[in-house]
Amino acid sequence: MKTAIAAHNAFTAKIVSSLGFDLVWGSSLEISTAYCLPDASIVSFDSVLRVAKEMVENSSVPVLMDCDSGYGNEVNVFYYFQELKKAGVKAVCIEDNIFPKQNSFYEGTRLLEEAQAFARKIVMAKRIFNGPDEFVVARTEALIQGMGVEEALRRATIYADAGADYVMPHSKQSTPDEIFEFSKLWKGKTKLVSVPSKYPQVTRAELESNGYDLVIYANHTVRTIKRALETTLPRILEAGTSAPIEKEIAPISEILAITGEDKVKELEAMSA
Ligand code: SPV
Ligand code: MG
Repeated sequence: MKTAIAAHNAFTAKIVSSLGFDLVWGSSLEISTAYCLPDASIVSFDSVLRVAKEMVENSSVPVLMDCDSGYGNEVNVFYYFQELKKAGVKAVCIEDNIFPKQNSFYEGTRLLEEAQAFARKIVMAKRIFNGPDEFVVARTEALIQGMGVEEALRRATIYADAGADYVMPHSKQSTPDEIFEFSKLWKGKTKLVSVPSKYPQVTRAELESNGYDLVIYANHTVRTIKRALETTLPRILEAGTSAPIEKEIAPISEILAITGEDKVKELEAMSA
């Protein structure tokens, strides 16, 4: 059972990749949030690529990029995914939302891409991410759109047949019941992914015993940061000094270390 944790830039990728997780999830929600933009295919591919590159350069574990609906059709996938691979991304996830996508937890219902059209993107993604340590995750939004477990299974079967290494039945229910029903009925050999954003009470052990191979904590980094900033920083104003929080926040030395203070000294010594 592997565990992925979200990141949205170099700084967060460097920190979260050092905490024992197996993968960094380049979350579209987190990256959009870092730009204060909606998670709705608004952030340009160039920006996503830049973030992917800086996360790869700073992560000590492989980066699995959330590529929304693949930024268009299979032709877009061909061009864009080659760039992600060149940047050092090891794995990609695409979902069967229609471009422009919207975050799964936005209100309202949306049509999904026709399954065979989506399968062509998976075939193309696999042509690019075909190395031994590379993989492609195919995510279906069928459960999110209330289409039922049968439709999720039908779609997942088509995506697995197209070559996906993992399939992800995303769910917005408050219990894992429907994703457990999915895995019980899953006849494919392709491995399964869970994103328990809306059913956080589920444990990794329960997911594993119900047939899941990868769990993604997809938005927990940006949520942790927001709360930490909001609860800690106002105390400077209340106390009229930063003294009460100094012991709770990272010392400046840790910040200098993470940004490469040693390297500056090393380079200076080399040229002296
Ligand atoms: C993301 O992290 O951007 C995801 C997962 O796609 S979620 O927002 O939980 O749908
Ligand atoms: Mg996303």
